[in-house]
Formats: sequence, structure tokens, C-alpha cells
Amino acid sequence: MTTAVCPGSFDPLTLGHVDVVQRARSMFDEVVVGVARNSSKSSLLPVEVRVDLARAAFADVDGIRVEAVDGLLADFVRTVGAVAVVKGLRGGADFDAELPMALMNRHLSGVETVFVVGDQALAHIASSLVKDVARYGGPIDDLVPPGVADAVRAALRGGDA
Ligand code: COD
Repeated sequence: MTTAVCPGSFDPLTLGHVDVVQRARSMFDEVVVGVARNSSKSSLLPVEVRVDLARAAFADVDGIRVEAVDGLLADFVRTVGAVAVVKGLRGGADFDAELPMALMNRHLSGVETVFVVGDQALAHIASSLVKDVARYGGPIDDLVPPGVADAVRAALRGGDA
């Protein structure tokens, strides 16, 4: 069985992420969605909430599970026995950001990174933009899986996500 890891901050999970994870699942027997706890970005949603939202989004999909990533992705990849990391690309800027990470992860663990081109219809969706739109009261429900928009709005209000 071949396993791949789809890592990210998922702060919050978007329909763009879901598309990439589903494309990864079409190539690998199992996909582990790795939700980074200590991403270099400060997060709006606590990792436990990000994990729960991702588990809900993929609950009905066979061969996809969701785990928090503590520490280095390269170590997580080894722990779950994955043969590849799968990342999504929206354009050249994503590739420029992803290339050094792919090289570093291969340096650390030998793991290869596979890039998939996401659905062009979702290429405008980024977690940072989703948060920005929500912060100013804009509609985000059609950009994220069910339950995520409410969690984002609650977190922005300072309540329980
Ligand atoms: N269409 C296609 N792809 C998309 C879309 C979209 N609309 N939106 C996002 N994506 C892709 C991104 O390009 C990325 O590949 C992936 O989805 C995840 O995106 P984010 O924004 O949730 O995640 P990032 O970029 O913040 O994740 C960074 C990691 C958490 C993967 C990285 O920091 C990491 O590996 N951290 C663990 C610690 C570590 O090992 N650090 C050293 C790394 S070399």
C-alpha cells in the first residue's frame, strides 16, 4: 500500500485544500492529511479545531485520515510510512515557495514531493484571503467545507471555534 502525506496549516481548511487531497487520493492508496501544529505562521484556529474540521470534511472518504503534525514534516512522513508528500499548486508563486521545502524535506528524509495542479476554478482560494474576507464580514461559506465558516467566524469573534 502506498501512502502519501498532504501537509498544511489548514487555517482554515478550504475547498482548494479538499481538491488537492482528493487528487492525491486518486494517486495513492492512503492519504494522511497532516495538520501542522507549529507552522511558522501564527494560526487563527487551534490545531485541535483544524484537525476536527478536516476529519469532518473527509469523514465519508475511504483512505483519507487526518493527524496533527508535531515538529518536522520529514519525521512525520517517516512515522506514517509515506512514500511522498503531495502539495497543491495555484501558480508560479506557490512553486517558488514550495521548491525549497521540497528540497529540504528530501534532504532530511529522502521523501519525494509530488506537485498537483489544483482546480483552476478554486485557484483564488487561499486560507489567508478567506480569513481576510471573514474579518470584514464578507461571505466565505462557498469557499470552505461545511462547518468551517462558522468556526472561523467564532474564532474571529474571540469565542470558541
Ligand atoms: N489550490 C491548490 N492548492 C492549494 C490551494 C488551492 N486553492 N490552497 C492551498 N493550496 C496548497 C498550498 O500550495 C500548499 O501546498 C497546501 O495547499 C497547504 O496550504 P496551507 O497554506 O494550508 O499550508 P502551508 O503552506 O502554510 O503549509 C506549510 C507546512 C505546514 C507544510 C510547512 O510549514 C511544514 O512542513 N511545517 C512543519 C515543520 C517543518 O517540517 N518545517 C520545515 C519544512 S521544509
